[in-house]
Amino acid sequence: MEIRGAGRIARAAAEALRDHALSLEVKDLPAFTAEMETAAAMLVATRPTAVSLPNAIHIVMAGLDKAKNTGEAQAGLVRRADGFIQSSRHAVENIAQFGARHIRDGDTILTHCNSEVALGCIIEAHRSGKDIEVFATEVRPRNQGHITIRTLNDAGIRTNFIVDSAVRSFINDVDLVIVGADAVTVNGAVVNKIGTSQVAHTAKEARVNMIVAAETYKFAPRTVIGEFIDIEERPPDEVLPDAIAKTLQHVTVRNPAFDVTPAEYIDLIVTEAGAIPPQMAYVIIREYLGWDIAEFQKSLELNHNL
Ligand code: RUB
Repeated sequence: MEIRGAGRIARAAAEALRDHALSLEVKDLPAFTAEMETAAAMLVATRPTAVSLPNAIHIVMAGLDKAKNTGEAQAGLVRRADGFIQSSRHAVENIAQFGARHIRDGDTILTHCNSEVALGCIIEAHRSGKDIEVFATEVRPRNQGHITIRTLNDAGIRTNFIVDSAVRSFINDVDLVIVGADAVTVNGAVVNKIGTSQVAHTAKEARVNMIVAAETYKFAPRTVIGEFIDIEERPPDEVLPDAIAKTLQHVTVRNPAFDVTPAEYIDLIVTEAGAIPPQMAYVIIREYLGWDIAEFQKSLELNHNL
């Protein structure tokens, strides 16, 4: 939880792999590869839900098995890590430009959690001279909303800070909802901070459009072969102090960090490759992440052989 947001998590992982590759002193290629694979597995295990993390690691580690010596393996890995970090930054900038076009002068926007790309769209709309106002939720239990309101305040954007349960009370004052994503599945469902699906449900009922801002590396290739996105469940003491919890023997605190919003609640997903209806998620997985069914079959065969 030191690094917040799926995009930042992905860039931090690419940076960590690059720095680790540069610091390794092993000369032997199989030993170098084994060290890097251990590091990659350790990074993947840090946050289970944000698919940007395994996607970034897959991109950085790709081709390691084809290197002829350690120098080549190291140089290739550094090049791919730097390439990923740079393309991620460009993606965030492009999404801000595309997303801002969906915000009209005079609009009130609601956002939930702290998404670099969702805020990028809002800040770009403000920067381009549109008069906008924002509702930002608190985001219990970790209060990511505090980071969001600071960013919006620093950008000079009029902002209303509300508790999560007040979304329905204010939805009729809202013209557009914009959130980020931790993962987008092949059927266009969006996994994002807990509470996002309630916001989406409320927006749908009130006929308020909901946009998801998500880089292509937030799309989850392995959902094509039926894998589910693992929803991180965090420690109970984030919700209720241990001292109180232990006096309540019949109470169990549940603390899932993310939830799933079905595609039919989402009007558009804005990616750096352009805006798509959520139902087109598979096209992004195939065309932009370069994962095709043959690769899945190969990985399934490998698993069978283990
Ligand atoms: C952050 C969160 C964000 C998405 C998208 O959760 O759910 O909405 O990760 O963020 P946490 P971004 O604080 O638990 O990491 O657009 O910055 O990638």
